[in-house]
Amino acid sequence: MNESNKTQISNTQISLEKNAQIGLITIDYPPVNALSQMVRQGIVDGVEQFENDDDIKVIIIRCKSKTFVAGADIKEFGKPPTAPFLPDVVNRIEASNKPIIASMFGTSLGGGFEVALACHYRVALENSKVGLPEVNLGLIPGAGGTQRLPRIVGAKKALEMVTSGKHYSATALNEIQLPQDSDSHRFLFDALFTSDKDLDQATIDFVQGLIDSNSLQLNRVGENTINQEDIDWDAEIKKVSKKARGKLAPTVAAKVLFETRDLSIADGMNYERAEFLKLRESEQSAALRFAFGAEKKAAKTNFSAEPLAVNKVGIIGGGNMGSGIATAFLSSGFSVQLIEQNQQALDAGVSKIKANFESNVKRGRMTSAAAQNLLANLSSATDYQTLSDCELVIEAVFEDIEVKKSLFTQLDKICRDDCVLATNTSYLDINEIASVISNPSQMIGMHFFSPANIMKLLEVVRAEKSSEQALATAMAVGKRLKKVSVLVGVCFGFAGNRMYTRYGREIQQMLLEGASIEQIDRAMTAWGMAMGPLAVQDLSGIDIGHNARSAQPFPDYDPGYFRAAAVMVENQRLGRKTGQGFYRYDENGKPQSDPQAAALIQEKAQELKVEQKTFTDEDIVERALLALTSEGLKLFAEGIVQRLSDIDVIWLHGYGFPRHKGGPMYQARQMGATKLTEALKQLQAKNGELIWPDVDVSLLQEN
Ligand code: T1G
Repeated sequence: MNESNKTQISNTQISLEKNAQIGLITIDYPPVNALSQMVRQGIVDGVEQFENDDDIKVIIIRCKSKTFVAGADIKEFGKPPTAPFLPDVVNRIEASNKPIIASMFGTSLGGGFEVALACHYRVALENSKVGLPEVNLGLIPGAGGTQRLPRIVGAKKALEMVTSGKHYSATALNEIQLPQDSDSHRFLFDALFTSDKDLDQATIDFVQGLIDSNSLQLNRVGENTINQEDIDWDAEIKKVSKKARGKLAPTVAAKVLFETRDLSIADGMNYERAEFLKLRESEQSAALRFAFGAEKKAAKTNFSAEPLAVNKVGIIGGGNMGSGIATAFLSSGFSVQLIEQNQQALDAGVSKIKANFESNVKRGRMTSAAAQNLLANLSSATDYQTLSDCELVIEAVFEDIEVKKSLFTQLDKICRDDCVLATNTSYLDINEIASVISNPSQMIGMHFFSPANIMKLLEVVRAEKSSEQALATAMAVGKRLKKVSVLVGVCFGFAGNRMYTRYGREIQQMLLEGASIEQIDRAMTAWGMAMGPLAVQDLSGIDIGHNARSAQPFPDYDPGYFRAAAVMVENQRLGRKTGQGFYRYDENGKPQSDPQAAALIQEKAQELKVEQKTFTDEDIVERALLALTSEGLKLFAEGIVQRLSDIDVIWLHGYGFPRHKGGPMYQARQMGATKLTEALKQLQAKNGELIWPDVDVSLLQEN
């Protein structure tokens, strides 16, 4: 296209060009072409300009970089909205007197999908994805998504898409066959192109075909009626609320779809906008938007070294952790060399990996063919020499420092000089393990969370001598595994487990002070934790933590130091696996209150002369959060984490902290420095500074 066809507008994020009878609005606002004020203005200006140009018969909205518009500009949240407002932009598109085509690829999400829905045609690469993920930010679609989507895919599918916030394959969505009687508009996409196609050219060819056959139409989705289908709205809204587990936005979204199902597009959008603006100001949305930003920040390191290219990964240990880690790597397209010390253990590890893939296929996460292709990249052996060409080797063997040191002594002689050597240890001192290898800069920690093929959190542990290249390699591998990777330093339990230990200790103290097992778990789950802390202990096995702690004597200054857990273990009450722990489990594995457990705890409390008190649920939650805050501030002050928000990310993805509460350090910030300082001082006065040390609350204002 010659330069003369370029139309200059004072907009660095959008360019307008004429290609014969086609007006091109090209958005170029990396990284995801978000709908900034300038992008919104450029779209409106472009539509206006091409409408008034007699040469132009049709307009295309398209994007450069890696995706069609991925949503409103999150950087503008928290600031006063600026015109043109997105609902006005999408309505301006739909009202155009010349057809507008959305040329889509990558992930067209939120406001980006709403722009496309307002267009008169939509074409896309077949591997594109679309979605309305606003509920993940504590919002609902605010620019017609709840109104136009049901007018194309029907009310039932729209209800699922808007309340789930998931991304959907363009190809799968286009196969939706609406009941013939619906006058909902055709299909979501008017053309899907194979992913190897040049989208810009394919879109121009598609449009030129419409021009040449004189079949351009102004397909205004907003003029469709909604195909109601037989929805039991009351039941559906109840189902959405139950699944939302305290999050507001999904239920609001479902109610908006219900209340507007018979309204005009204009009235429906007004109703939607009012609900959107309410949520935009909500605490939950602020917390969820914080969580989104914190995850992006956690991925950033200031490493100058380039990561090593990793294709073949050695995984030593085919137990639960090793097989889970191997499954995660295979699922992301890596080649895996699984090592065990004997054939029987190796076979058991391979079977666990195959079982994980079978479960993925059964749940529809992947096809059987895809699973087979991925499994083809698994090799297994008892011969450690097969690790000699791996770029990364991860051990997940028995949690014993001597076992690990002996293993790495062997690996030091076998692996490539630049091979990244990672331990998956949860608690052991990585600096001590690194001392046995000739080049300790190769050694890092990669702390996965069980089940490693499901849990998204990965703590990348920086040992004293870890090289930036080794660390950058682990962070890059974590991104490819679609993990949420957080860089942490070496200490007992790194960041997550160290805080989890402090949290668990405070729960035990409250047990001894008279809070019941049931009240503690009920208070924490009602507040939003995925599981009650004592139910978690029963699930993982009370003896696991007890045995790890037994290496060190009970600090006699600390009455709460897991004494209740110790009493359970002494009485062979190890949790689910022995049918009783803090709870008793009936023949169906259902937890029941057990007076004997309570009696054992009270007996221990009397022996320790622990002062008894009554607790409100709020007391319990506050004490638990204060324990997390106190330890988190210490971690940050010691440099174990780069940012306080990294701690929030760890707790959101590793410990079931409710996402709509932002994270433990986010919550501490909401409490405010004055109240927080007062509360910590009171606890220190009562329980001593060894348990409640001085912490620098002013650090909360950092990052
Ligand atoms: N606005 C601004 N920046 C964004 C952004 C957005 N919507 N989405 C991502 N980024 C930045 C991100 O911060 C990072 O920046 C870079 O892009 C790469 O992100 C009215 C109100 C699109 C699937 O919720 O799901 O529209 O750190 O590492 O893994 O109804 O980003 O590099 O500087 O995640 O390839 C709805 C959220 C908004 C989409 C790409 N849209 N984003 O994933 O890259 S609300 C969303 C994502 C809305 C309307 C409502 C993902 C992605 P930096 P990344 P990725």
